[in-house]
Amino acid sequence: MIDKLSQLKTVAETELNAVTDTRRLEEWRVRYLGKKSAIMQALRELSSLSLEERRKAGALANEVKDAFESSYKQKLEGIKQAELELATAAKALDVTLPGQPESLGRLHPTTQAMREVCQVFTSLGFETVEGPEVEWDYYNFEALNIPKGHPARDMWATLWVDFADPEKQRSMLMRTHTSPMQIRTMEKRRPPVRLIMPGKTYRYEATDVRHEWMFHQVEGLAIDKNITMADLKGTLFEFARRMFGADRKARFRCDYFPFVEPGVEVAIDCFICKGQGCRLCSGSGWIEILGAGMVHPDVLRRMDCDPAVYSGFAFGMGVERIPMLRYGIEDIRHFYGNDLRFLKQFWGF
Ligand code: FA5
Repeated sequence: MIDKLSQLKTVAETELNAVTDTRRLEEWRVRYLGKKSAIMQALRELSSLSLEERRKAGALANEVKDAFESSYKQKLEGIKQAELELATAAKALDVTLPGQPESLGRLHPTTQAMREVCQVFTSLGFETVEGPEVEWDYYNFEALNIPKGHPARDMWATLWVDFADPEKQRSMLMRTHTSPMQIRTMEKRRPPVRLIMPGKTYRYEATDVRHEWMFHQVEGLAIDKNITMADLKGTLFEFARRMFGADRKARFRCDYFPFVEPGVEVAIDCFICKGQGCRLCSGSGWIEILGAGMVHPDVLRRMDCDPAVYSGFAFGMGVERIPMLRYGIEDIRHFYGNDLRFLKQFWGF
């Protein structure tokens, strides 16, 4: 047995020297220290030996077992250390590599257009005011000559907010246009005023190439003595000239809005078909960008301005329609699709 144990020690140590990973080390441990290993077998067989042989073989078997255990521990430590060094080297930071460029946010084409519209009107002497997107029925409709049950409410498909004020019997909505800002602002101001009021607007309507359920408008309001339709026309033509250039055509036509009298709509010739008629302009050759008119006398009275003394004009334009006209964007739904391939085209502007 003594010979067998010495031989076993030599073979096991040679095999252990060749082990380089934890999987093979575990195989080695099962083979030389497991329950069915030769050394465990030898320890179990000691009882069948004579007393003299048992003493010598027993001492040697325990010595071999201890040696196996300590060699195993040592090898395990060594392998773990080597593996750790390898992993650390793989993750090591190479400070000589060039850095990853940070991708910076840029202005959305709507924001760019909105700022540009505001700049044009600022240079014409208008002041900018902002207001709430969640609005009372009173400001969005009633104060604008559109009482409950008025058929003109159908012009603005409304997203109602599930909140009502039972005491004052008021209901809340997402503003369908920026016109409520005319009333809100005039609660605090006295004429003369020249204001623009930009912001988001919401409508409960199906989307198509020209219509989104959320879009932006810029409202305009000028009230003073002796303001006429000629002032409205002059201001809007000047705006169209500065935004779209002198060679684009602008069209003024009668339209109906309950809060102005008379009312007009302004359209620009379609950039895609150059007035011939296409899918974007629904075959008309024109794209409507704003509604406008002379402030209705009842609205002036609600603003606490005497219509015998004061008059004014108001307009509300769709902001997305401006970059659409300028850059030939054939579908408004690209604006809020969050597709970087679309948005990146406006980074240079
Ligand atoms: C209004 O919203 C009136 N408040 C405008 C107004 C103000 C008239 C002051 C008179 C005096 P209208 O619903 O037509 O009107 O919208 C005005 C502009 O917003 C349109 O010309 C169009 O450019 C844009 N617009 C309207 N609906 C949408 C929509 N669903 N998606 C994108 N733009 C729209």
